Amino acid sequence: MKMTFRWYGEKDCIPLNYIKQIQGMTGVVTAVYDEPVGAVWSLDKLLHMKKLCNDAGLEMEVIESVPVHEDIKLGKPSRDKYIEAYRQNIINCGKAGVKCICYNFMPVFDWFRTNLYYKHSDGSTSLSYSEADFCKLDRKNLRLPGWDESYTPDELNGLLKDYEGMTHEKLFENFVYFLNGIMPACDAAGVNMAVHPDDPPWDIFGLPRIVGREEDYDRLFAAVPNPHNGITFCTGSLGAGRFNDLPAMAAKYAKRIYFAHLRQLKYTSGTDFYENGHQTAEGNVDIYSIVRALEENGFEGYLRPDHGRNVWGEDAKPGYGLFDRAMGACYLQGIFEAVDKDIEKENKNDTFQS
Ligand code: CS2
Ligand code: MN
Repeated sequence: MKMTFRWYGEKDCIPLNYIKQIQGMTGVVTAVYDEPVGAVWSLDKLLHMKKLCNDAGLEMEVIESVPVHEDIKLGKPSRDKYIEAYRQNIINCGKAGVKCICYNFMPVFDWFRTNLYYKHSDGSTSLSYSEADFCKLDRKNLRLPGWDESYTPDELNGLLKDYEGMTHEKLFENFVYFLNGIMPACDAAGVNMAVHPDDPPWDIFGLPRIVGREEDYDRLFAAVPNPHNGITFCTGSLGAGRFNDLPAMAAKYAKRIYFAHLRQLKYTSGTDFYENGHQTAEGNVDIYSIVRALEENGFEGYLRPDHGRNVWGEDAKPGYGLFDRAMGACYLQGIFEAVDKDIEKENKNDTFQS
C-alpha cells in the first residue's frame, strides 16, 4: 500500500509541503486542471507538475482524473478522435512516471450530494444526501451543490437530450469499446486504469449508471480481462448502496484494486446518508474489515483518505480540507499496520502449529 493525498494543483490552497508533513505520505494524486475534457495533456505540463511534487519530496504516480469525453459515453462517431486523445494522455502520463489513472464513466454528472455543509453536533460539517431534497430540485433549471459549472444551462439541457433513450446495455457497450480502445496504450505505457464507482451507485435524473455493484464488476472484467483494467475502490461511493457488501467485494477484487479511497458514511433513513470522519465508529463502513480483506487478498495499490469533514474552522473545498483528511490518513495507516501485524502473527502461529 502507498498512502497518497489528493492535491488540486497549483491553485490548491493546501501547499505540498503541508501534505509532506503528514507522516507516511508518499505522494499526491492530481491532474492537469487547465485543459478542456478531451484535450491531450502535453508532456511538458505533466513534467512540470511532477517536478513540483518531487521537489516537495512527493511522488506523482496517480492521476485523478483523466476525464472521459461525453461523446465516448454516448457512442457518437466523434468518439474515436477522443479515444485517440485519451490514448495519447495515457502514453504521456506513463512517460511522466504515472502508474495509475483514476477516471469514471458516469454520464454528465460526477458525484452527487444535496448538501455540502451538513452540520454535525460538534460544529464540524460534511457532505450529505437527502432524497427529499433531491426531489425538490428544479430539473428544468438544474443547479447542483458543488457541481462545477462547466456547462451553461443550455449546454446541460442539450446533453441531457443527447442521452435520451440511453440504456444500461448501450452505455456498457460504449464503456467496453472505450476500454478496448485504450488497453493497448496501457500495455505500452505500463499504466493501470482504475474506474471510480458511480456516486451514489444508482441512476440519477434518468441517466443510467453502470459501475456500482458486484455484478457490474463481474461483467466488466469478463468483457475486458486485460489486467490494466482495474478499480478505484471508493468505500463512500459503493457504501452509499446498502446492497453492497464492501469487505466481500474488497476480498474478491483485491488484485484489481489499483487505488483505494477509504472513507466513512452514516446511513440515516431510506437512501439518505451523511459523510463523516474516517473512523469505523463514526459510521456504517467497517474500515477494519475492508483493510483486512484487502491485505489478505493481495492488495498492492495506492490509497488515499477521501472526503473528510471541515473541522477546526477550516474553510476548505467541501470534503477536501487538510485537517480531517490528515487525521484520516493517520487513522488508515494505523489500521493497516495493525492488520498487517495481525496477519503476520497468525501466519507464524500457523507455521508453528503445523
Ligand atoms: C469523487 C470523484 O473521489 C472523489 O472525490 O468525489 O470526484 C472522483 O474524483 C471522480 O469520480 C473520479 O473520476
Ligand atoms: Mn472517491
